[in-house]
Amino acid sequence: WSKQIRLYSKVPNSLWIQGKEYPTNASITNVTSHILELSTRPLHQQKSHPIGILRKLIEDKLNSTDNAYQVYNDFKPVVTVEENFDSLGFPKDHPGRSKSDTYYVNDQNLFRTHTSAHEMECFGNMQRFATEWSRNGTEKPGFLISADVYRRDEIDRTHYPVFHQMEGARVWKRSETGTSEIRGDLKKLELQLAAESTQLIVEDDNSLDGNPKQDYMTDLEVDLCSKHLKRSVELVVAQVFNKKLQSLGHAGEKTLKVRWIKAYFPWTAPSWEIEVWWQGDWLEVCGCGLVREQVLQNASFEKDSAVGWAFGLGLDRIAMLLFEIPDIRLLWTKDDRFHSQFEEGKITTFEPYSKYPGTVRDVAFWLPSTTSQQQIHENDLMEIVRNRAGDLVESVKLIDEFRHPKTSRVSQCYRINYQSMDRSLTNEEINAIQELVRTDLTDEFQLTLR
Ligand code: FA5
Ligand code: MG
Repeated sequence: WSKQIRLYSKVPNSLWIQGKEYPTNASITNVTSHILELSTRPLHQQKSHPIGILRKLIEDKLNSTDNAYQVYNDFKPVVTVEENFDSLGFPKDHPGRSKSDTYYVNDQNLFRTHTSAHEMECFGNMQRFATEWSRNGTEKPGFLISADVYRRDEIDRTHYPVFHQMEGARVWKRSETGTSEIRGDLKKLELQLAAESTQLIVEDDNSLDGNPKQDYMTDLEVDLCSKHLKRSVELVVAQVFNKKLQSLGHAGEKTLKVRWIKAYFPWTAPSWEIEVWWQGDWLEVCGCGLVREQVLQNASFEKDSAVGWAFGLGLDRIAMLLFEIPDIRLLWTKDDRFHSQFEEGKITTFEPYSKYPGTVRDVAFWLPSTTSQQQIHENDLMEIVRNRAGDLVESVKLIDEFRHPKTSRVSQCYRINYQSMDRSLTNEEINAIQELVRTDLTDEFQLTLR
């Protein structure tokens, strides 16, 4: 954090989060009361919530092949900087660590930005619980972790500061029997995939140019492990989208286009992302790769003793598409007209109960002069609006920006779209919120309202 931004001038000395007290630090703490409230509502644990329904569907599918995955669904959202970043090899200057992107409780604790924050603990459990590390009936060579994750971001219909991910991982102990175990597991998976009624048309990218393998793995291990990873993710995609195609009555549509793209994550090599072609757009579903040896070692595996993969899948966008939920805020509504429409195990199409009219308010200001120490990150502005308007804000967009020809000061105008999912808003109510937003902006930043 090069620039000091005093975003929340009234940070309390400590915060109680899920039964634990954390000291705060005025220059680092940037978690808001809105976020604290959301963190008490883990949607993935609700059996008949779209996120919970989807989570269960995927877990059951992945465990249907060989029941290889230990399921974790109740990890608390506050983790250490070590768990979220350091243990995974994030460089010290990685942008994801910055205060403009991440909700910090203090300099050591943050709201996890991804489920990978729990990889270390779960790999550790896997290693610790297994004396003779093999499939002995009680020990599972894989895990699935679902959880709410937090990122400071823009505001619109597909972005919300909290979303949900599912982490998956699978490990094989290396042994004298070579790769026969991976090969056997892969065979089972391929048979299952072939039996799915939706067949995928896969554009793969197997070349390791610019996406190098790790030295300790053999070419054969890399080949088998990455195939097992890709087929596992494809199985999830095929099943989930098949359900949707069926419910749309597209009985004739039996194929789905997906593509694998090279990616980079500090704790996997090689790495990929998968995208699904859906209604004219590529939808990014998941990032993944072969787990770095160092990560397994950090989790107390003996050096070079195992090979494995991990993926991190976003649940919210898939749920919105499956259940036809037009605005991500609906996932968070408490309105029974939303909740009564969903049932455990079923993919149903959401029937909008009403679209309440929206109201627009603009806020325009001169930014601090360029010589000023203070800089404003767009996410900071988003946060001020969210903190005052909560779920009454549909979107915030920069609609105008210009530089004064003489003073070279920059003027910006943001358009705030207020709209409730559940009721009509009054002008007085919106005016009051807008006034608070304006006051916060001048209190927090050296800007001049226009
Ligand atoms: C990650 O978070 C990595 N932890 C994934 C991973 C796990 C890689 C294990 C390797 C091994 P990424 O930031 O790309 O990566 O997010 C993963 C998925 O979460 C995305 O593919 C997308 O489906 C979903 N996602 C990311 N950002 C958002 C967002 N703002 N809103 C909704 N879904 C999102
Ligand atoms: Mg990504």
